[in-house]
Formats: sequence, C-alpha cells, structure tokens
Amino acid sequence: MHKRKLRLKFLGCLVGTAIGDALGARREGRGMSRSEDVVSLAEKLEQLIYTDDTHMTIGIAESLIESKGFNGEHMAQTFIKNYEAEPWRGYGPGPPRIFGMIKSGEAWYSAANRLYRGGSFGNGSAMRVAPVGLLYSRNLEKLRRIAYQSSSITHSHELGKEEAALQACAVALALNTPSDEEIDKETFLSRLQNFIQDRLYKEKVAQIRELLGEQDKAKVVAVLGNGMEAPRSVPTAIYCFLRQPQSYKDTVIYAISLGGDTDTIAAMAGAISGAYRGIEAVPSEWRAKLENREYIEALAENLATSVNNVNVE
Ligand code: AR6
Ligand code: MG
Repeated sequence: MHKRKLRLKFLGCLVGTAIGDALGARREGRGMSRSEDVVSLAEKLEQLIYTDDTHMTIGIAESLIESKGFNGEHMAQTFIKNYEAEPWRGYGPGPPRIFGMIKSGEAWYSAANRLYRGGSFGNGSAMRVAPVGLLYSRNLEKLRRIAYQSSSITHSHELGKEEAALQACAVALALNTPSDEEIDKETFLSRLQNFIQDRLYKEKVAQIRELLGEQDKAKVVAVLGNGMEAPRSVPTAIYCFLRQPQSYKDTVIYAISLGGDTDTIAAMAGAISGAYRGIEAVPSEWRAKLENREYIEALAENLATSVNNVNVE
C-alpha cells in the first residue's frame, strides 16, 4: 500500500480509538439510547477526555516503537509508568493489582495468572491491542503470537488472549482493505472465523453474520452482549463496524447507543473503522476536541514508520 495511505490509516486507527473511547465514556454503564441522543451529546461536549482504553493503547504503541517490536518487560513497565502518572483514567479492577504484583517482583508473564480463576477474560486486553494489529498486519501468525503475549501481561485466560488476537486481526483486515474498496462482509467474517481458534469466538462470529440486517438493538445486545467480559464485547465491536463500514461516525454512534461498556466497545469499533477508512473519515469537529491529539497522532506516525524498522515477518 502507498505510504501516505498507510499513514492515514494508522492515524485513523489510533485517533479513532481515542474518540470512540472518550465519547463512549460519557455513557458507560447506562442502558441503550437513541442514536440522535448520542449525536447531540457529542455536539455538546467541549473536550473529549479518553480513559484507560486509550491510555493503554498509547502504552502498547510506545513500547512497540521504543523496543522495535514486542518486549514484555518493557511493555509491562510502560503500562505501570503510565498508570502511575494518571491513575484516574478509569482502569478496570484487575490491571492495577497486577501492576502492584509486578512492582513487588513477580514476572510480567506470570503475575496475571494469579488473578481470577485462570486469569482475566475482561475486555481490557482487546481494547488496547490496535497497535499490534497495525504493526503485524502482514503476518497474521506473528500478530497472533504478539497479541497473546501483550495480553498475558494482564489477561492470561485463554479467552483473554484470544480476544486480543481477534480484535488485532479485525484491525489488520481493515487496514489491509483499501479505503476506497468496499468491505466484503462475508469474506471479512470468514477470515476472522478461520483465524480465531476458540470455539466460543467462532460461534460469536457466526452470530455476527446472522445479525447483520437486524433492526432491533435489544436483540443485538441479547445475542452479542455489551458487557466487560471479552466474549460479550469484542464480537459486538466487530459487528458495529460491519453494520456500517463506510461511516466512522455511524459506527461509533451505534456502538454507544447499545449501552453497557460503551467506551470500550466504541474504542474497539472505532479502531477497526479508523484502520479501514483512515483519519479523513473521522469527523473533524470531533478530532478538534480530542485531548492530547497531537501526541496520539505523533505516535501513529511513528508506528507507521516502525513497520520498516521492526521485524514484522
Ligand atoms: N472470571 C469471572 N469474571 C471475570 C474473569 C474470570 N476469569 N475475568 C474477568 N472477569 P479485569 P479489564 C470480569 O478486572 O479487563 C475499564 O472500565 C470481572 O467482572 O481484568 O482491564 C475499561 O474501560 C472483572 O471485574 O479488567 C473496560 O471497560 C471484569 O471482567 C474494562 O474496565 C474486568 O476484568 C476493562 O477491564
Ligand atoms: Mg475505559
């Protein structure tokens, strides 16, 4: 792909994550709402303040750039450094406990096993994984390995690692589709289904296919979910994108209108949509209100350059 187009897609993905997250954060934990109400909320807000979803996405991007690829110890320490600087970003219950264990000497690859039964499958490892999807989009087996490893710092349950791989793969497929070429939904879903190994997620991808023409939001929420557990939010985010792949705005508004874990579902849907359509598809009035936008854009640019410096094959 032409360098300029790739750059616009990296920018779209990271800025798209942050705006979905920041808009969604204003409705987190509430029920379903009308799309018009979400649109007017977005108009009223003077600044878009992002949460842990974007904060940890930034951490992954920083670490991949600085380490020229994945380095677990470095990524864990980057998460910890960022968390300590801004602990008020709305982190899930698990990660701060794991950061404490790592600071007490537990290894980055084993601390997460001590949380919950068999590790966490909260959506926290998928919400932040977009930079992995961007950097390793040319090699899906490597993408899977890095997604698993990045997840295992905080989310070591099989479903936790698979969620990260599923979301990273969706970002990669979106990146690899030229923005002026229509998304073939059937092919997109078949590729995800062939890629993902866990049976539960394979079933979820099949449910996405069945729901594509569905008008009733309550049915979408009942089948796909809108919760904090990955199996009830990562497929939902992919669905939000595939319903309206041509419009970043419609994707994010729809994701938020489903209620529940709105910041994370909109962050993930926004990442996929931004990776496909690029930064120019993200409304400029939203971009102008995004906190820390220049830093996020600089990271996206650096990550795009890293594709040439990192062994991504
Ligand atoms: N068994 C039962 N419940 C689980 C398990 C398990 N093995 N794993 C996770 N949960 P956590 P996150 C449930 O704590 O994924 C922020 O608001 C459990 O209810 O690992 O980083 C973000 O914006 C647990 O409390 O944190 C996201 O919305 C929950 O999943 C969210 O938090 C979250 O798992 C990300 O949270
Ligand atoms: Mg959040």
